[in-house]
Amino acid sequence: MAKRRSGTGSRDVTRRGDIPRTFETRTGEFNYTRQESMVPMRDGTKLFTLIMIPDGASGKMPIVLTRTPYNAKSRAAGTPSPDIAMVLPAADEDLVRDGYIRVYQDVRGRSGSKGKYTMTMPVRGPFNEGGVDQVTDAWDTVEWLVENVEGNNGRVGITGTSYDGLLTLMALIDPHPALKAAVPVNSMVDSWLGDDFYRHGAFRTVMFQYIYRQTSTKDASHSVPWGYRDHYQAILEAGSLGELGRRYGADRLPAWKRLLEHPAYDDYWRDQALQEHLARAPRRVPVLSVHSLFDAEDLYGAVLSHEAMAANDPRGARTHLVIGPWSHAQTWSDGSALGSLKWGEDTCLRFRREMLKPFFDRHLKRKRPAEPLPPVTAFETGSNRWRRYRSWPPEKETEARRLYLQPEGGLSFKLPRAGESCTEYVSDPAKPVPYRVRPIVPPFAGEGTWFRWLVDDQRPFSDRTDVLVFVSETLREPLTLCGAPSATLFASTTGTDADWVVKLIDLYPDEVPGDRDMGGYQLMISGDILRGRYRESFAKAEPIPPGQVLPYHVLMPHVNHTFRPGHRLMVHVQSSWFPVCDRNPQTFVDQIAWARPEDFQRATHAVHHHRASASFLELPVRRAEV
Ligand code: PG9
Repeated sequence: MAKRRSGTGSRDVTRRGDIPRTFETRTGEFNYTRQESMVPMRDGTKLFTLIMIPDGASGKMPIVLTRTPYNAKSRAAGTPSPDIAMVLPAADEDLVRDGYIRVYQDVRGRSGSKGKYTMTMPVRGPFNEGGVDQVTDAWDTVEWLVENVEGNNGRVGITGTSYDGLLTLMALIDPHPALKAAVPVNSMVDSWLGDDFYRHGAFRTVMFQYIYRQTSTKDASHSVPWGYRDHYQAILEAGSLGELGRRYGADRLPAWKRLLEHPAYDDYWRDQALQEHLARAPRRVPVLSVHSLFDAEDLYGAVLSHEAMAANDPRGARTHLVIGPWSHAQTWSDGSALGSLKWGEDTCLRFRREMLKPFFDRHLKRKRPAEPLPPVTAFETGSNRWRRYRSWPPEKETEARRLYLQPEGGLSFKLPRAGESCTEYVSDPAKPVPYRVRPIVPPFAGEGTWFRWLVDDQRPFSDRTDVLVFVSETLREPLTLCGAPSATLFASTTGTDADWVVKLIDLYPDEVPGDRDMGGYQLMISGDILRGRYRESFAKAEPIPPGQVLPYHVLMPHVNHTFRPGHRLMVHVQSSWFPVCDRNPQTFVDQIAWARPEDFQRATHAVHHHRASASFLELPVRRAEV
């Protein structure tokens, strides 16, 4: 037997393996210090917190904090580099180059943090009887940061997008005294009225994948094994929402079950409506809210929360809103275009350089901005220009005008001529109107374009027999809308429940010089759905009496848009929008999530034009060009 060699002379390369027990990157040349800390909350739970401190600042530095359920560590996982700006998200570059400490933290129960995760955790109260919530966790974190992070100047800003935006707003309910600025972006604020989970009572089936990923494991490592390329087909074949959950095992997920158990705007949702908490909160911390006009996920939150906060700050000195032509979270990347729409400049860069950074500098470094930030800065689509307003919506500068749906597909500001008339269509839940051209790749799939579906050309849907189309004369003068349109449909159905979807569309001329792709484009500038059972009260479902003409008031998302001369206004009315929203069976059942196959019935719907019950949209029309 060969003698075993040992000691330094050994040629055995396998004995110790190649991976040392510990390994530290040499950081001598790095222009930053990276620190990972477990920050204790008041109940003893420790939250993973990543602290990135740039070197070379001349004085003490402010801190910008983001709290997230989406893995804090991954935010500093850019290109490995001695340069801090390469490691962090590109949008952090201006901050860290200018001596800001950047902090990311996992919320309790996610990724590196301890504790239990509750999706969109309610604030302490009837639905959260514990002693902690995201309000206290934000408070405790700010306290710890100013006490423990070396070289900080005692001033903290907080920012985040979507869920991180919701967490940003939570910090304002009981703000720590060191919290000096907040930038909530595309925040989820009221997810029954219009953000993420429901839209005025219709469930947003697209969120199924989100809930599955976020709540099946701590690190979001499971995706729905769809087994379909076309999300439309996957959801249709599952049948009801309840069956969809069962098919993929989501019926074991408490967050999914909670959503299905609360189909109406009940106490559970009211308790979580962040705008109501913010309306009661102290209005001390300067806030810059960001709203994206084409946000496929949180199209209501930013404006709802801004309105609640602005009501407590009548001079608008501390409450700012920026409205951009963006998709969800686009703010942090290039903002020159969205789908086929081009804005003529990088609107996101302008926001970051001219609004966001000066806002942080003013409140966290006490630097005077070159120009004061107005209460509202809004990009106007169509004319592609920035506007400043004293408030949003700018009610003093607009007048409400009624745009009537006319018989024979007309659309005008005049009441329809006298006489009985209506426009009918058959809505069949077995063939719901798709919200995009099929196949619809499941949202959040890597190859998908879910984020920009709101700017899809609506042309492919306008010749379906179950989509009513109304078109105006060609405009000779520009027409600008700023604020929230709404629709009042006087409608009847042969069924006992129905959904009403209204889309307000800018119909481009048949040819557009210099922008050929836009010829005849149907750009939806605002659109929404109302589940007919909630026509009287969002809190209580009621069947529709068949054949009765009733008013349905459809609230629609805010716009800031100019219809240019040569364009026409267009309205689509339909009764399904699938599968961005679940199907209405059109037979009244207590729980739509558990409707049986036989409950899904064709129905004939009619939209009425009789003078006394003329269906219309109410538009916030700008009075004069300023
Ligand atoms: N829109 C996502 C979300 C926010 C809050 C709850 C659920 C989902 C997001 O992008 O974070």
